Amino acid sequence: MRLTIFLLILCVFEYAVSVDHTKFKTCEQSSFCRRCRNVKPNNSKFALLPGTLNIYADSVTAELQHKINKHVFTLKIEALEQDNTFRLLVDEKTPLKSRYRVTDALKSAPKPGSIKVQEGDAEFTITSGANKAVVISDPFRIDFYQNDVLTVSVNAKGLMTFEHLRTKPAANDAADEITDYGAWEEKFNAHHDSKPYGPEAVALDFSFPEADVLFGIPEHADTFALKSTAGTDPYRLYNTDVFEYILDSKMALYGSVPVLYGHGTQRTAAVYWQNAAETWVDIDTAEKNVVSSIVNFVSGSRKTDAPAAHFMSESGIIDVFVLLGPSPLDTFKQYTSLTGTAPLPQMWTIAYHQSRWNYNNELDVAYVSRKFDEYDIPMDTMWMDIEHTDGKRYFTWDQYKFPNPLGMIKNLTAVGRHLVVIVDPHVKRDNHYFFHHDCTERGYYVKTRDGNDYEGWCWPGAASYTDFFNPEARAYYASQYLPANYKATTTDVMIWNDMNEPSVFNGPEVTMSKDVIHYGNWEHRDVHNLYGHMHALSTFEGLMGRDPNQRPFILTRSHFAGTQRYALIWTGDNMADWGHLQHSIKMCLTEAVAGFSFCGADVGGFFGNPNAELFERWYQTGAFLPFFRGHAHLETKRREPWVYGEKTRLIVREALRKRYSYLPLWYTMFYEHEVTGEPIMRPLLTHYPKDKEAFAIDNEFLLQDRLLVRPVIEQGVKKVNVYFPAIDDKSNGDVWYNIDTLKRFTNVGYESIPVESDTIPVFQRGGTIIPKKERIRRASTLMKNDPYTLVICLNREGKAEGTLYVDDEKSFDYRNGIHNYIKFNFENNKLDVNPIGKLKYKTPAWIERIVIAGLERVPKSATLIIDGVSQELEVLPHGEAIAIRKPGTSVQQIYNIRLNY
Ligand code: NBV
Repeated sequence: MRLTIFLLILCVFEYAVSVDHTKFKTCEQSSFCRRCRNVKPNNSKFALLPGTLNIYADSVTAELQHKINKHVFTLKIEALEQDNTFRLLVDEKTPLKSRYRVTDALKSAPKPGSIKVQEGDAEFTITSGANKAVVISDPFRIDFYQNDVLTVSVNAKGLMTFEHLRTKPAANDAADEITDYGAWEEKFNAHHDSKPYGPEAVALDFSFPEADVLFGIPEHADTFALKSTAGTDPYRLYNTDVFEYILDSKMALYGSVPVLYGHGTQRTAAVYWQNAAETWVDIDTAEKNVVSSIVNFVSGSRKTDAPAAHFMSESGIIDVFVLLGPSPLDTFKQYTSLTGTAPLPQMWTIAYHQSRWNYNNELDVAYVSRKFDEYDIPMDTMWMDIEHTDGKRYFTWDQYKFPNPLGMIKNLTAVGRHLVVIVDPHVKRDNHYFFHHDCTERGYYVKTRDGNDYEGWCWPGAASYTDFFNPEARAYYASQYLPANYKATTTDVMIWNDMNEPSVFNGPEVTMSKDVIHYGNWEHRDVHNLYGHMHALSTFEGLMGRDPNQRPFILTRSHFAGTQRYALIWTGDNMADWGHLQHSIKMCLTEAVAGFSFCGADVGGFFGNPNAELFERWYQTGAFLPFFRGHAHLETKRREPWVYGEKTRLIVREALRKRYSYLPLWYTMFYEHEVTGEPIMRPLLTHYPKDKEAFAIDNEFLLQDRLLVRPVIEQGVKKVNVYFPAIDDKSNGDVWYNIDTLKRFTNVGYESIPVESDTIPVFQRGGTIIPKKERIRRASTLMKNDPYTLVICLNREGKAEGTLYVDDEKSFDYRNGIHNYIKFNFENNKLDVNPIGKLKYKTPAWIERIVIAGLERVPKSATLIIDGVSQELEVLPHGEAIAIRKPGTSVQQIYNIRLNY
């Protein structure tokens, strides 16, 4: 026992000081990255084999050959039924063993659509609608055209790699072309990777001739616009638990989403590199030097200086989706049509969450909940971190600290609040622990090469790891969420999956050895970036099994493409400093375009103690990010909103109340996200694609095209520079209204906005109608039937439109049409309210106020007309706008309101 504690302390210590870069590989320290990066450009070894082209109604196949070693590969190209999307697959023709194909990321198998193929001498052309793929034989290259514009080029730089599986050559075999010393076994620090299958890397380059900026490939603590990797390491995608991660870094973090976008003033395109092995991505930003641009322009030649990305993965196959846009939203939607969207969450999950590692006991939870009420601060959810368990045995409770969890849950439920508990994937190796006993007996753990249960160190000490790739293990794990199994929980308790990269304190790079074995005999090497995804999927299956008509809420740290269908994410263990606050926006923006609209960061910063100013500013920022949770490390000082004294308490309260007032908008946006696949949080370029100045801006963002948010994220400032973007390449812009004062802004460019400690610079776009609720209660669940306010901000033509989505805020009934989806249109001084589809959800909620900003003159009164019956309404001045008092209309009514002059 003493030895166990000693070893655990040692491991945690090693983990705790692992901030330093020496714990994580550089590209140079990774054999496959070294090999792929050493490939010289403009000398591709790959060519199509003549006479191997097969043309089918919905695809073509051909064989590719490595010109030196003569190894043969199969190439398959499909144009998908969905808009402007191609798929490209390359595998070995006769591999020594099958190579891993990712099957769990896509929401369903994409359907190939019909194509036309035209053969030339040294190339062939696949046409699908307005798109073309010109496949050039030697050297192998594919040029993708959208409407006759070259949009994405594959292997234009000739950096393709496909290392075929081979038997291990005898030492010093001169015939072996791969001479890198790490090709057949690799050492890193004290860790040994046995690499029984030797070199098996795949790599490919993608050029975006039309792009000015590249973005995507989360998760990195870096700017939204990707930076050149010349002279630095490539961006790394390898799900990793990095202690105290640093900023402006290309180091890997907890999640990996291999989708990368190229955007220019004329069009947007993307590639989704579907590979779950360790991946590095080199970025060439092609900083356009003026001379070469002029030469290209004058000669009309192909741009040779196009921004490009070079994806390099350790194993697997080449499986790439090329998304041809052409607009930013088209491209984002093409990606989510493949990998899915976040399902509409329950209303309370988009309200405020109060967490810390840890709330000590039941009394503590009751105290915190009561204090929120005492200070009249809204809060919906309390979180239980790992200390709530019996010795880090998940699915159990510490019976001393939490003797009556059901009572505690009921106390929260009674005031409209919820509880979220943590369930990590490591399992304490304790024979008396039922979960470990069952997994051992039934063979549900990840295995070592020699067939034993893999063992590592994590919070519980010696731990094994459930193999979520095994469907039986997944079903077993999922069944643990049934109330009959998970003692003292209710179906209202939701789940947090942490440490699922997976984090292994004593493993190489704080994770699992690559040569351990998963279900299906796949090496961890092949599936590493999918482990957390499979964990989240299993939890999702568990919650669906527990209560099929309640929308699950699962927070996961590790993620891959498609995880958004099951869980939301947060940016992990950030720090209480201004840089991390700023990065919460950059990181969530990148996640949003990679499918994760439901994203947030630990408000206040996980490590360290924020001062009052940082704490206030963080709440103000968090109030406008999709996931809003205060969280803190075990060793930090308590930091509930009241501990900093009255001034801070009131500022934080105000920020929280503002969040709650916008919940109807958030809810509507989440519904529309599920249905359309368009992100909620958006970079400015989404709606201002021609404004180059806006491309790299990542300290402000849009919520749909309705709000522009530029929180104060700098210390001690008295003003912030807000950028109002241009809608074209000239200087025409939208009209914007400050949401507090309704003051109008009509210029394009930077505007200096004075700020006080309680200011959150947020602007509503002229042309939009936003639903709000202004009676703030202690929890969102208690506001369900409260009346709405509509805020109409007019554009230059005096028009505006918007939507409101309403349902039971909890169940899946909405998928059977039990909801109200309402469209508002304002034009010619008249508001029209019409349903989209049927109004099927019964609710007493009504409209209590309509605010209109941007009118040229103040109307005398307003007339409401329902079913041909008119009624006069009172119009009052409202700051720089007007308010129509008490229309009293139900959200289930069809009507219009006319302004009278
Ligand atoms: O479970 C403890 C913490 C958790 O509070 C945090 O949010 C996670 O990101 N967890 C990581 C483990 C240890 C962190 C040092």
